[in-house]
Amino acid sequence: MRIDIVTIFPEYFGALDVSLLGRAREDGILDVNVHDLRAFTHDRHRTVDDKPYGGGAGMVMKPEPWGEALDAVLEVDAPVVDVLTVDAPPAEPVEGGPIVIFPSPAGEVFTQAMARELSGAEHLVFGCGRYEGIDQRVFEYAGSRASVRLVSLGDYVLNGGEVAVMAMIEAIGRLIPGVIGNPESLVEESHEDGLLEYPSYTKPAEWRGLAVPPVLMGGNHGAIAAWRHAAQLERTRRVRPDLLPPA
Ligand code: JET
Repeated sequence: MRIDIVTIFPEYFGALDVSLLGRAREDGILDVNVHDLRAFTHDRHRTVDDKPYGGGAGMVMKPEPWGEALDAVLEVDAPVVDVLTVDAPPAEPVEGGPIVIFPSPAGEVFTQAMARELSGAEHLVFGCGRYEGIDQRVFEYAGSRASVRLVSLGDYVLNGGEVAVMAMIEAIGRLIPGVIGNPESLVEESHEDGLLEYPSYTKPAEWRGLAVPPVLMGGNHGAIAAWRHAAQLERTRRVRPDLLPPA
């Protein structure tokens, strides 16, 4: 999978060099490219923001650097300025083509199901917004060149998309075949079956007066599976009843 990230803070993505995803990059499974949005500006101050039309607080990200950055990562030739000809209408995004993702509190909520779907893509592009957001026309333009999704990590506001993109790349990357050593560890975990994970224990059997549930040490695999399933249901009902079918 190829991943392009467009950001005004490329340093945020240094962590992609380490751990599981760092190994996947060394192994050639993941090709991650981080692009500085300011490299697509042309003024002395490398300006990426301006005041909002219509007034209001804060600043809005200007469309021009975003257009050039998207053209570069989507390998679209820079638009030809030609007043004598009418541009061809924008092509519909190709199925199986690149997917451009903008983290946004106004987006659809990111889920394990979305991570699994996106883990099958050949090419993902992440655009990191800052300030009060990106000029709306950038999303329209991107949508004429690729499939575009505004995606939210949850109902809270971040200062920019960078941390959200790190979270999404970690969730997506570990689902790519070959990235995780033991694919079985993916099957049993939280959310893949719609329930929260059961509690885990390791040695010692007693620690600071706290015991491991005896059933886990008894070797009865049917009883262990039943205990774990009950623990999943109990935990999900207590913490995340919204994940359970209506009673
Ligand atoms: C976020 C993601 O805050 C989140 O995303 C980052 C962010 C912050 C500020 C502006 C911005 O612009 C994107 C945009 O969307 C229409 O213009 C993005 C919170 N939950 N998940």
